[in-house]
Amino acid sequence: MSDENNNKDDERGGKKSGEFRVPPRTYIIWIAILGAIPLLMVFRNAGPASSEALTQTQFMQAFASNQIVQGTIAYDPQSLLHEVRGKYFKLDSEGKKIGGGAKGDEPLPFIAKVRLTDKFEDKLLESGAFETRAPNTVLLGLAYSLGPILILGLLIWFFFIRQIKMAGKGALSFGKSKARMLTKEKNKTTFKDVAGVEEAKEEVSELVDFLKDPKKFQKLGGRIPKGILMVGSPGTGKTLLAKAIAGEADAAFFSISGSDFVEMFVGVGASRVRDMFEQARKNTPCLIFIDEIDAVGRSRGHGLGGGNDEREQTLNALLVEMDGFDTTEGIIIIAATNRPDVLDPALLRPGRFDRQITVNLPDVRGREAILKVHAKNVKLDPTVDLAVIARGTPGYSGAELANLLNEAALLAARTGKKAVGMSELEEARDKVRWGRERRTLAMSDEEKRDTAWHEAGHALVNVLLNNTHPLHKVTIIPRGRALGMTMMLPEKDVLSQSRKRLMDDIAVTMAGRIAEEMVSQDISSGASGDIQMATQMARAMVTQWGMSDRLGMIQYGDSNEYVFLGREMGRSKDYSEATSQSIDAEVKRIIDENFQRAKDLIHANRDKLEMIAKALLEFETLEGAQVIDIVRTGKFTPPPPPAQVGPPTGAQAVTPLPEVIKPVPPKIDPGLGSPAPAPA
Ligand code: NHX
Ligand code: ZN
Repeated sequence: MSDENNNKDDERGGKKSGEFRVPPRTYIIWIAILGAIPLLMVFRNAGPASSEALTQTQFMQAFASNQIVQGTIAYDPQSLLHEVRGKYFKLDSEGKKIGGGAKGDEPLPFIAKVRLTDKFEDKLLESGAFETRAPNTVLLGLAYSLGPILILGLLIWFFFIRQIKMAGKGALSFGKSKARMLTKEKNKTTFKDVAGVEEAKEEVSELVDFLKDPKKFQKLGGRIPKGILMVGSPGTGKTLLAKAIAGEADAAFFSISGSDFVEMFVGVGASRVRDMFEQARKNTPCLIFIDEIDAVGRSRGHGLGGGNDEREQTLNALLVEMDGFDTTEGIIIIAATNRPDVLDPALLRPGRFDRQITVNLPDVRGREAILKVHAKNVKLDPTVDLAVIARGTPGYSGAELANLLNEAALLAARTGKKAVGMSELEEARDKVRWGRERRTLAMSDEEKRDTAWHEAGHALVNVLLNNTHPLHKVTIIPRGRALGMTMMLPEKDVLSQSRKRLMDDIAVTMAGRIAEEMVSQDISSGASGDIQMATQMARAMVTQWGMSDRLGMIQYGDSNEYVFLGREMGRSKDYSEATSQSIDAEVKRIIDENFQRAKDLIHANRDKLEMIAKALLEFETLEGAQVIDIVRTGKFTPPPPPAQVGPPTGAQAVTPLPEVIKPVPPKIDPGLGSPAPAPA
């Protein structure tokens, strides 16, 4: 029934635009013709490009020896010269005429700018071979002056017409959906290509059955959802999963991004939505995938700076279309977003996107599976254990893991290796997350010293405290935005945070600045990242996780900090001014307490701090185990020089990822790590 609605709509749209309807191709041809006229006028008189330019003497000689077959003369008052164009034969050494063409009997074009007396001009004309040509300066001037105006006018006219058209359904492609269709023959993606999201895959397999045989489900009286909302962080593979559903079900796959609907002009998005559904109906069974649905599906009515007519109309069109089709048609819509909280509630009502599938970041096993899928295209060294890489990449998305393998392959290629080894994978991992190494960054000795102490502070306190994640490595090689960093790796994926661990982590975060101040007697802006992280942790402890005894188990404010978006306005603060002050005081107390803890630890272990910093200055990168060794034994045994000779590649990592480093220092082979390559 809404089909009828839809058709009526189309008719209306059709009439509107019908008044202006001109087939688009005609336009383009007209514009080409009209645009070409001035150009033609300019170039009309410029003879064939291959015309030979003759000098005055050459021309005179050619005329005298009857070589010229025919020509035209035009006087150019500006240069006071005559321009002669024509055709002539050349003479070979024996005085025989030679020309061009296949047989060499065709005269060759020439052009000559010559000074002619009136008398000589008459002589030329009398010879019968020449005639006068109208001087083209007037026409030329006209073309120069009118041409641009003409072109400009045409362009304006063109865009104006286009804009009018768009108000209606649009005869041009403006109102057409930008959905890209992947026919079932072309879509080769299957569930095998989707790894690491087992739960989502399971949830979605029902849709495959439905798309394969819509009637079967109908008979049993089951209601298949029309719309599914896929929720997941960027890079978790929502698009891939949707594509795989279509691939498994042998259904066509329409893919469009929410932002593709939105255009500057009101009504375009809505007509695109209608067009997309029309196309989908012609290609059933099919799956429509709308990526970033939040671009159109944001809550209506509360936007800052007034509403957004275009977006609302588009959303309305989408809602109407969704209500209007019947699942028996064999169409399923999947929308993806990483911000389900900002979606308009109307989108989530029954009969619309009433089912949600969460696509989580992969866990260790998921990451290993993903790495294996992507490793098919990469030549891996037999020593590579993807499980170790998977353990070393908590929080990495599927896209990041794919990127990691690709970077590793590029690295191996650049360093001339035959296969991707563990060291390339580790370097690629850091690059994907933190940015590329900047070994060439010019740093003063002082900056290097401060950085080494800063990182040594983090590392020392990390090792001294019992509830931190094990130290993975410390480096003062600049990477991305950072001048140095201390990396910790959780033993297993972090699912929840404990208060003890958070407190220790905050202390570790504070330690960088404390150590830095010890050596430079000053403080730098570099700790901004540390400060931000510590503050975020402390604030969440107080306001979200109920970890402050003083403020209790109460949620203060909304957990999402997307204050700049419509719906959250005025919701972000749901507590009194007095509470606000208590929160700030608690956050400060937590930070201060841990700052003091870190300071005490650092001052009590100054010798060790210095040793770590010196080792860092010498070797640039230290393994967690090496730092642990310093803290335990009080001395640093430099690892033996690298066995391999040759120029440092700049891409070698120190050791393969450790399986697990226990927070309480275990016995660790001092030869485990090899030093980082010396700075180039
Ligand atoms: C600058 N960068 O911006 C220079 C180039 C104090 C030795 N003038 O804490 O590199 O000062 O333990 C995430 C990642 C700020 C957030 C990197 C926020 C880098 C990093 C500025 C070490 N390691 N700070 C650190 C650092 C800096 C910055 C970040 C971030 C430094 C510090 C950056
Ligand atoms: Zn730091």
